[in-house]
Amino acid sequence: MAILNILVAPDERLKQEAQPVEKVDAEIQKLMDDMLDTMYDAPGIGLAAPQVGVLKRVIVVDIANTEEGEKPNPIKLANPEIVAESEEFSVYQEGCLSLPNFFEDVERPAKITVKGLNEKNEEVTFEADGLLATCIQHEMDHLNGTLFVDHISRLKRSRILTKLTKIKAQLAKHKQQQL
Ligand code: GNR
Ligand code: NI
Repeated sequence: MAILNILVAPDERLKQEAQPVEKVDAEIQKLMDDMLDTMYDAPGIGLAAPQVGVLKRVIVVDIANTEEGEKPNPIKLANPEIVAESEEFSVYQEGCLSLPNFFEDVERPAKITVKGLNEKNEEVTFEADGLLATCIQHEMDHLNGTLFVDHISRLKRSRILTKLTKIKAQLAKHKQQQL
């Protein structure tokens, strides 16, 4: 159990392609559990390993609304692949823990079939739609160095990244004054 530091864009590590996992062993299981702790703490509905500085193809997702009494439903996946997607698209207003406090509409396939390795290193295949489909695609983008701002206009993207650069510079200055 550990809460990891979440990288905020712009950061080169968020633009790298993550490497496949050879096997879901104890080390990857611990990574998955630490990522879930970090995601619930944030809070968020998904997290990809590159967001915590680990360039491995590992994602976790839980879209259950526990504040509404739903029981947690964590999904842990290594080497996720989309093996089928609907022709129909849907639009969600997306957020990202690596782009804190920014939200924009993104269009993605409404329904997907996902294949990957679960926490027991078993191959699993399942269908997802609605918010779950959006979230899994958002997490898989992170494994390829893509953020949701890469799906919106260049103007909106540069405004968001400029603001985050300034916020990060301010934070760094503040921390230095505390030393
Ligand atoms: O917490 C998150 N919410 C969210 C909302 C709409 C679409 C995608 C997401 S994922 C995001 C957490 C995150 O940054 N995952 O990478
Ligand atoms: Ni994200």
